Amino acid sequence: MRMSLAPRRAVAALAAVLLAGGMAACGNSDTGTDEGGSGDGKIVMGFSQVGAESGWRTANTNSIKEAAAEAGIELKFDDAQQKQENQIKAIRNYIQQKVDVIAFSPVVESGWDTVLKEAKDAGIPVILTDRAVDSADKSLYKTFLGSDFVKEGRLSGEWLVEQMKSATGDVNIVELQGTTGSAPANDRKKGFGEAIAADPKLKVIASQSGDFTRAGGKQVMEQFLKAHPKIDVLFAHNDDMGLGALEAITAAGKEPGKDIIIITIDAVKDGMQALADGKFNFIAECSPLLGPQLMELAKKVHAGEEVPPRIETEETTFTQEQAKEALPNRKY
Ligand code: GZL
Repeated sequence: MRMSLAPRRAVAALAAVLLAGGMAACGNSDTGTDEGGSGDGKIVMGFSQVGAESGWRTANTNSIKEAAAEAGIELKFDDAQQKQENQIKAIRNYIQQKVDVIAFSPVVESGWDTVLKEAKDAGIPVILTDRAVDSADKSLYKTFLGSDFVKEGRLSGEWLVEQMKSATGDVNIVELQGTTGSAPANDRKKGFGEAIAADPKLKVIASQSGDFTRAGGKQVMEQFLKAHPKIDVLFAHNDDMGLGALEAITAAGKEPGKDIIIITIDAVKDGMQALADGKFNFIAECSPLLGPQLMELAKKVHAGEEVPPRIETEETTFTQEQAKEALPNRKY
């Protein structure tokens, strides 16, 4: 059916208006009308996770995914398999996709300035969660949400100083460090070392990374046991390495928790069970349940509200008796 000229022009004009409106509704932030990358008003968060190396990490990932769904935030999630280059790639993808907020747990402290500057230049706010970066330019991210790792190390060392105050002779300590270059590994080592300096009997005779994994903890503990006939204490930067070390200690014919005192950090369920069973002796808690706070921060940051530069999580410590009481109510 042929139409007269006038109505066809009207139809073309209407189509142009609808097309323009349609583009705006698709959230193309080029139009500057973006309510969020999703275009339906939802905030879109791009999250780069360290990996899936430990029970803590699994609980942390679950907390973030559940909290995003609860908060109505569209979550783009990437598992970097503990590789910094994968995190940088993911962050660049999120910049390309014009997400509203980027959040990540940096696997190591250094090497982030370039990509964080790219995010800043793209006008995308960044939230650090769990682990920190060593960037001198604090304007590269809006805030840090996580634990005080130095305190976790210090509490672990202070407990040991108290336990060993009446011991005679040297107390030989081996240390399973977390991922080399990571904030938790650097800071827990620092805090622990500062605390045990109070008693010269306490000596770290070996210290090596087990990369926060059970396999790593077992492998390095086997080496420690072969190299050092007298080991009195194991300080592991997380429960998972301590749990891996248990296998090596038992295989060497020693009784964990008695022949070798074991101190760990995290307080995930498996670690708390080992503590309640007397195989561990002390755990400093490090909460992975950062999801709800992270989503609230994302909403504030997206709305342009001021947020504190650093938000630390509430944490405690556990002895064997306290673990027995706490276990039934543990969420992770
Ligand atoms: C600490 C977190 C650490 C945990 C480990 O906040 O980054 O990484 O202590 C985890 O269990 O692998």
